[in-house]
Amino acid sequence: MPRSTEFSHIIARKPSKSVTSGLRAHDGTDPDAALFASQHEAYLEAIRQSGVEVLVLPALEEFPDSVFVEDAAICIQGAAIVTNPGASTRAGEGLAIKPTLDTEFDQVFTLPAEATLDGGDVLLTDTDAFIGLSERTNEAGYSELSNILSQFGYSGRRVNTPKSILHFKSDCGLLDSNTIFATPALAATGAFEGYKILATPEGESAAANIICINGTVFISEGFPQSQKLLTQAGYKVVSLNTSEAAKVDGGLSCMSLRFSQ
Ligand code: CIR
Repeated sequence: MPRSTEFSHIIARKPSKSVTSGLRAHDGTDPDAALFASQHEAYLEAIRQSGVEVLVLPALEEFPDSVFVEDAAICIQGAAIVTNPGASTRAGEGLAIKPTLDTEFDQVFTLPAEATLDGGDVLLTDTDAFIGLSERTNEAGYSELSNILSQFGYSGRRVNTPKSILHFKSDCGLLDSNTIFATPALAATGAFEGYKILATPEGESAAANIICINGTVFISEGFPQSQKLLTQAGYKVVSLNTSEAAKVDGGLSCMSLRFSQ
């Protein structure tokens, strides 16, 4: 079973009402908290339908961005790594999720304080851990995480994420063990050598943050060309409305930690 796209469990966290003041790179409309909550429910239900057990943690009002649980930890089979999210308002999210990880995993590692890293900057394939340096993820984050993951058979691949991209995975997602859906901007870095790339169609860069779970590729609604491209390439595609997450720079991958037990 490919460990990069087959999962038995996810951990998610309900969006807080304070999500309306979530971080965003450009000023814009606040998300509607009630609509966010219903879109989040639909997201969890769709993932349940793909045969996954869903653990939903309570909302944390003190952390407006804590629904984006992917940034606070990296989860693999048998082990989890608590991160230090790189934005100051998110720094405590790792500590907040640690008790859950201690219950769910045999081994839990914690990155040292000087190593900042958002899980959104990490793309795991079966063999590689792509780690994008960004405003949130520093050199120490890269080296500490790749050292830990090397114990589990992953090769760390350091990527300089282009400045215009918030998180590495804002611009890419794994379609299967060897194929990455990526924006032309990220693909142009040459980071994905050895992998097949499908590029997001023109004007649809925001579609790149897909997740593949047990044979279903989840994509955000509103990207017809991408949906057509992936369907024609033979993938089973399900689209989900992520309009409210998008208002605070979030997408599909950010709202779950996916792993197998
Ligand atoms: C942030 O800026 O941290 C949040 N508003 C969005 C985080 C999205 N997470 C992700 O792409 N992994």
